[in-house]
Amino acid sequence: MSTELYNPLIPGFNPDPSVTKAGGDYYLVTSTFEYLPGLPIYHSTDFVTWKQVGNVATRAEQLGISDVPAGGGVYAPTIRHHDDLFYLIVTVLGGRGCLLFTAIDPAGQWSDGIVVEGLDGIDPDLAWDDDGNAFVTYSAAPLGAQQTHRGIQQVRVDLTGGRILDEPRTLWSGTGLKFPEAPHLYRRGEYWYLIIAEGGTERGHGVSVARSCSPQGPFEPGPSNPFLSARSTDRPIQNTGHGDLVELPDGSTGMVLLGMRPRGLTHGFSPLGRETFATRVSWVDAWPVADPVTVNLRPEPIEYHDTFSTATLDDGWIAVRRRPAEVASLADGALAITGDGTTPDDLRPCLIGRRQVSVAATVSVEVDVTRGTGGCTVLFDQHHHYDLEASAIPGGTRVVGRARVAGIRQEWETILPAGPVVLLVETVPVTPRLDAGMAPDRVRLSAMPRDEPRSTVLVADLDGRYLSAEVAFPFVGRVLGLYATSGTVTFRSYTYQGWDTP
Ligand code: 6LW
Repeated sequence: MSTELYNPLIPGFNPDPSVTKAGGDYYLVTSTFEYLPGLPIYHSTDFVTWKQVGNVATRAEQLGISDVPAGGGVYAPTIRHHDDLFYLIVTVLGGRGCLLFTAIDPAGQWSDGIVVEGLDGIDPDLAWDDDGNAFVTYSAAPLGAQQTHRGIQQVRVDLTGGRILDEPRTLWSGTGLKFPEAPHLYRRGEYWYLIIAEGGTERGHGVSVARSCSPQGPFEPGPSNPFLSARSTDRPIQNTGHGDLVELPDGSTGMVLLGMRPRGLTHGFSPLGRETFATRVSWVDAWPVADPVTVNLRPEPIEYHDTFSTATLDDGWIAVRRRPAEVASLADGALAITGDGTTPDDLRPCLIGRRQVSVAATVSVEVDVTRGTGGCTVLFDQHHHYDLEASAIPGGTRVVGRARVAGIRQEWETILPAGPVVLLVETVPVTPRLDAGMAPDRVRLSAMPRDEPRSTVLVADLDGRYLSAEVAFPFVGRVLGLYATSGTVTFRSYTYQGWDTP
């Protein structure tokens, strides 16, 4: 039976997917930039049901991202299984550099990571030839002192010492579109295939291929590059690129890749950022031919409910430039976050959150602000977020809705009776119409006294385009978070209910 490909395969902020097959198990990893834990590992045995089983970077020292700017940090990883060991190679921009991690079990624990000294680029790939040579192929992007893109390069690396064994060689670097990146190298039959992304991660994104009899080239370009792209089409999934090939359970070839689901009139804004999708690849004259990436939504409801009654937070919680456990603690069926004067505007806010994983989403949170100030946020990055913040005032609770967009701030306020409140964040997709403007969705911030749900107050109803990849830093995606600015704020539950539309 042919393997069903649900799309998105892994919804929400999950860009730059890389996947490996080990026996009957698939492990997939995505980029995380400034978030910790970093590099989530998703597992599947049938390519249909995917579950996060851990993270590669559970310890802050593995990455060194405590000060990276938005858009820095953990870039595109490659995961591979070789000689009974799992390898993950990744560049941490502004952090430790190019890192190689290993694990016996991808669910963890992963090694501390060794630095591949002198590897000057992003998107490293790892492949071995029959003689045991390990090739790292990467995008020599203009970083640091380098002003020009040097294309796709390759070195042999001693994986135990992290030493580069020879001078970087430039390989085939695409058809001339901008930003050749995301190389992956595979052996299939008599050929080595080099697939790369080119055209940039925005609407021009695509995947191109070349082949050779040797992993070191010379490479012969494919007959119709880019062999996958949604550029200039009206397909609902755009920006498709950054692919990694894998054998599907039915024995055919699949490709995981990143894409976006822009909504709204003409321009299009993508609230969830870059998500993971999959498509089928067939082989014609020993060249890969990719199917267009189509939407195929899962039938089941998208739900998550946390009553904070476990001893530790599950793997899906993330925090900004520090670990969730540094910011939040669990006790007596509640989550406590103690503020330190920072806000979601800051580099290291006292904030934990989860990815928005459906176009329509409702998060409701019961919060007690008797001892502090804090609430919920819809966070794209530190410069783009909408907050719903509560604090105790004599005889009541003050609730502030706040929009923060590229240095501009606006606030709305309402007063509720004293006592626990429920904060509600809803993202409501907008049907594109001229009179709806360009909004992909509305972000509605509401609050109610816990014991009087009928007294719900709509604090702010905001255009969601400002929290999208086209407006904010394009590499990340929306995170629905909880935070405190001062004192200790207690959260008693976090309920996510979502449903998806193309
Ligand atoms: C990544 C590059 C890209 O390193 O965006 O879409 C960069 N592709 O390959 C950040 O995710």
